[in-house]
Amino acid sequence: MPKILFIQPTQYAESGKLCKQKKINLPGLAFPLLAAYTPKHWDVELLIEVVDEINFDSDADIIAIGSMGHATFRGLEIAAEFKKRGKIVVMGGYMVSIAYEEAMKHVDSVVVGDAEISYPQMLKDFEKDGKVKPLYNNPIHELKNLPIPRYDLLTKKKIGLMLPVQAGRGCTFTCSFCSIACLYEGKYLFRPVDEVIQDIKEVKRLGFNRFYLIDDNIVSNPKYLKELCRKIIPLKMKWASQCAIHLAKNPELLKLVRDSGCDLMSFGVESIEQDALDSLEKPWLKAEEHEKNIKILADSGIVVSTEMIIGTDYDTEKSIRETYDFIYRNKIPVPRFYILTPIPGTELHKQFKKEGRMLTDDLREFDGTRCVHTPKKIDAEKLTEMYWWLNKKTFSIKSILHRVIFNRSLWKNPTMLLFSLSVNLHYRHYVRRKITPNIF
Ligand code: B12
Ligand code: SF4
Repeated sequence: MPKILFIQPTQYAESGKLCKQKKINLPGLAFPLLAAYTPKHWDVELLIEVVDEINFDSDADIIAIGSMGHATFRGLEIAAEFKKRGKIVVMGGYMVSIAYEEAMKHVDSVVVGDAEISYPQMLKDFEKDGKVKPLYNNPIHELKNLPIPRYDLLTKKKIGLMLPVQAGRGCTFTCSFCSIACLYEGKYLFRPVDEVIQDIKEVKRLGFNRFYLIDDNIVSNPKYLKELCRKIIPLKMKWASQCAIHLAKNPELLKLVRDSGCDLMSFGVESIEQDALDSLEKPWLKAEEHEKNIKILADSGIVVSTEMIIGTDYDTEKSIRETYDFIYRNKIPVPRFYILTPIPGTELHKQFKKEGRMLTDDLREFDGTRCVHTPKKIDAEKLTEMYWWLNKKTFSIKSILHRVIFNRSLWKNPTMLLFSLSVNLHYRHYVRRKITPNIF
């Protein structure tokens, strides 16, 4: 029986040690989905390195490695180890899709973007003559008839309280820094609602009352989201997701989202400076509306998580200090920050390259905690220093108490209060070890 071993690599901490956790609360969906596309006569194993050890003496025929952000470099190391042992190694996922020419130098095959067509083709090629092609690139144009993901591969592991579900792929917006925009160029494919509901029912059948909708901007199609929510309501599930803060502007939709059990959402607030938002091709996001929108969302009972960027051309030491005040004043329960990182392939990278403002091409540096470009109003080194200052202040005990424990909107939901507290303590632990708080 042929065997494929899927590996989702972890990343290195500043100490040089691999990031490990007792459990992973938000596992990705790519490998459970690809496992479901694997013919029955194949044996499948999944290792999520943040919780599992890698067995380099595996008897698998193909080693398939994921590439998420800078965890890709750990992925390349793992690839090299398996190559030494004569294994066929393939990689897929965002980072190698964007930088496939580089990735092809290191592995036998790279799958660019969607793998629904490419992956089964690759397995067939292997079965034919024991070889795979160096590159598979077959974008899909509809997201229909997806098999139910092999959640069993996740449930055997040390995972948290939710399983991932996907309704669509891509995003209608084209923010210049975003890998989604780079790969999907404004395309957003939606699955038929009933197929999504089938997956949610499977999650429920497996004993989970919570799922994570991993879409990047589900609110971009309000009609679709309304239909989805209406069909989730009878299932009595809790769910979380990420989307544009525009959700706050549509009371009918927000009510449906809440009624269907959504209690946690992450919003790409990015910056408190409008000029910065405009410069990142996000002019539709209005900085002056952030506070009002956050209040509406928090009052509705949604735990607000924010993603913010520092290091735009409009950031100064002062604006970064004001970013801390913004988080504190608005009592954001789950904030996250990154240094603006022009990922090669993105419009932002093209722009900075043209302007001669990239400080390095070494992708190892592109981890969101280091400044790899020359910002206009702050020194690159100062920016990196301010990044850690912002994280330390935000995840200080004083700030955690203020944003979480003394946050009235969280009192209505003790489960989410405890959840927010545990995320903050977890991030605090990471920041103290100089690891960017991004795995949970
Ligand atoms: C869930 C998730 C996480 C989870 C789980 C991570 C994990 N290791 O599994 C958590 C929260 C931990 C996480 C952390 C991070 N993430 Co993340 N994450 C996601 C998210 C929201 C969903 C991923 C998912 O399951 N998608 C659904 C599946 C079905 O789609 P897919 O992953 O694209 O897979 C398809 C194809 O790409 C392909 N494929 C994917 N992998 C492979 C591998 C092989 C071998 C093959 C053949 C095919 C293949 O097959 C699938 C079917 O077509 C994505 C955004 C997104 N929409 O995908 C961001 C995303 C992938 N993350 C991203 C990043 C940058 C990170 C972080 C570095 C921090 C951050 N800024 O968020 C860390 C790194 C963590 C780590 N060390 O691994 C970026 C990647 C950008 C890039 N250029 O690489 C994304 C795109 C978000 C974004 N908008 O920028 N993440
Ligand atoms: S709205 Fe979010 S997911 Fe969509 S392109 Fe912008 S940053 Fe990327």
